[in-house]
Amino acid sequence: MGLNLAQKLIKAHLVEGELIPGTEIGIRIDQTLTQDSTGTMAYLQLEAMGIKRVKTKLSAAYIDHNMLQEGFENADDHLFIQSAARKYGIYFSRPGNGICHQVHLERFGVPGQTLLGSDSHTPTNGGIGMLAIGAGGLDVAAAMAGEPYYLTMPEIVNIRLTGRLAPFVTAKDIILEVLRRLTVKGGVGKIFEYTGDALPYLSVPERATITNMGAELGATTSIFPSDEVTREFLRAQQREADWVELAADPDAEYDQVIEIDLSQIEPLAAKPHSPDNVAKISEIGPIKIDQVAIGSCTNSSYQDLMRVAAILKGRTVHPDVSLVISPGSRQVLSMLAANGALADLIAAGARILESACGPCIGMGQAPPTNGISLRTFNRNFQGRCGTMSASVYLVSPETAAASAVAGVLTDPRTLDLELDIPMPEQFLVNDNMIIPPAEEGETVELVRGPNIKPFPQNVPLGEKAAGMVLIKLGDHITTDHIMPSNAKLLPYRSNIPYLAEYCLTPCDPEFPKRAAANKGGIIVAGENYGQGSSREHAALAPLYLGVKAVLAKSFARIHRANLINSGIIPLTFVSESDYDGLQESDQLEIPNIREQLQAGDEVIVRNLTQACEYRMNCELTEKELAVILMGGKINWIKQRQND
Ligand code: MIC
Ligand code: SF4
Repeated sequence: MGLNLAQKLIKAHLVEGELIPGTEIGIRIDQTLTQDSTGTMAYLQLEAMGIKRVKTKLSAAYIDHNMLQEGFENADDHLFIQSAARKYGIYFSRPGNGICHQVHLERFGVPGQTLLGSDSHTPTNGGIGMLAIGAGGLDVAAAMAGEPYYLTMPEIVNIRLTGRLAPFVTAKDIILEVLRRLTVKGGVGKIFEYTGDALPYLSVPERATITNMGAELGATTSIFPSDEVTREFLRAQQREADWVELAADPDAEYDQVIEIDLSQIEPLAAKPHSPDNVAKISEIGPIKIDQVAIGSCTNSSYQDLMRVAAILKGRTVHPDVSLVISPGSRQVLSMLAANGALADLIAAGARILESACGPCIGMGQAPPTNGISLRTFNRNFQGRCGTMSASVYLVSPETAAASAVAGVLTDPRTLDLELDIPMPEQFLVNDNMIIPPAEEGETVELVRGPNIKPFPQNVPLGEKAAGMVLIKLGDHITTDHIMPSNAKLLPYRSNIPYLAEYCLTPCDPEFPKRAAANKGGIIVAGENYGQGSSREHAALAPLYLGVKAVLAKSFARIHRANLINSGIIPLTFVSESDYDGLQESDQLEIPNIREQLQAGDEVIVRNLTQACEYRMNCELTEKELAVILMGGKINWIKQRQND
């Protein structure tokens, strides 16, 4: 039997385990990326591991999230990361050079290689045929130190794209259709591999839009083959030498096959407050809008913004709408500037932001009270935009631009316009904002500002774990709920004590105080706990507050790994009715926890308040168990390196 592409790439990088879904595998990591809001922590952890120089083929550090320099904090973090990059052998992409995933696609992504990034949208580079996976900063630091990346071998799902998209229907609508069908937890434990006769008509940036938002499915990653389209893209980036042809074997098998006929798709939108709450624009109707934001790692490529410019040319943004545009990279922005499209955007009244994440992570441009915002981004969780009462709809750049002019949600197919934006034969290549690492890093001093605090470290697991139920949460709690990020909090990504004061406050403003008053305790949650961002701060802040275990119906992949890396025990209910019975403030105890975990069976949790017991699952791999017993991954790595 032949192999599919995901299996081929995993096999080529396998250092432990076998290609059996559900079992643990370890893979060699060729490239890593970090961004600044997770990067400071990752480099502090790398430092704690005592590593002299990264052992990957290529590692890159981007500055793209914390761009508002309201105080010294963000600028200090940038300098710290820049010095760490110099010291440890990492390419440093300076602030202004663009969003990590977009720049990586343009300048560094190599088909067939593995990429581990401390950002959940790292799978964007699956659009160029990489096996690209998002992880917590500590796992990325470990990969830089030469450790394999351990994960559960996913099932491989084939999404077969057939037919052709109608005009004004886009790659964004394809992935919204996938989200509509599969939901935000439909991808947990899966890799989505795209094939089909529609592929020659999807450019690399369009493919990257699709693999990017695979993160919203909860997937391990998504991948496209590396074909002539990939070659053209790399040639236009002056990197044809990086191209290799990659595809599934003709007789490859998949765990599941999904067919999507592109000709049947219409322009879609994800309605508030979840990326899978998808409906046709034509059905939602012409709702009045207050803001349009175009950009983010999902939809801010050259082609995307050229289409937006063509729609806006000669028109004016509606008087009731604020339109903001953040180009994905300096390459994109320079090309728009050089060919006049930027002037068209400005003339139409667009507010041009720098090439960075910007409003996508609430760094400015919060909508008005009860405002309706259309965004080309990938997440519309409540409050993420900075305004709790706002409603965010996720749409394609074409829908966004048409609506910005009309002042209401508009189906772009109603525009009297023909859009034909070819891929450029040559991108404008200028790497002068990427600083290569120092040849001899050892003498480089790390530049550490006063906001950079040591990160919390756990101690080896004791004989029992006990504590009060500090909070009982519902389904689909995101890491934006657990550790909110916005213009006010992002500057503290290297200051866990400060951040901890905001932990879970969108769910209950009293949570941090209650956790501190009780010297920690236990969190209870519903389905898909911790979906969304890869931020390990959503585990480190609870750790700092003394959280010992999380009892949930199910976990999102990256957050579960981050909990384990912090030495916090993730347990799932055997019987979901036990979740119903649990109350906030119940006192719980997990007796003989070490023995119970080592036995590998169900874990018994006692409810002392209600005098009953719960059977919980804790399916830890051998390595995860060792990490939990040692009180987290840093302790585990240190011991491995001393052995
Ligand atoms: C996001 O889109 O939520 C972020 C901000 O890029 C995060 C990373 C972070 O929290 O720093 C992600 O996607 O992992
Ligand atoms: Fe940045 Fe938004 Fe992409 Fe996260 S999703 S990397 S915040 S642009």
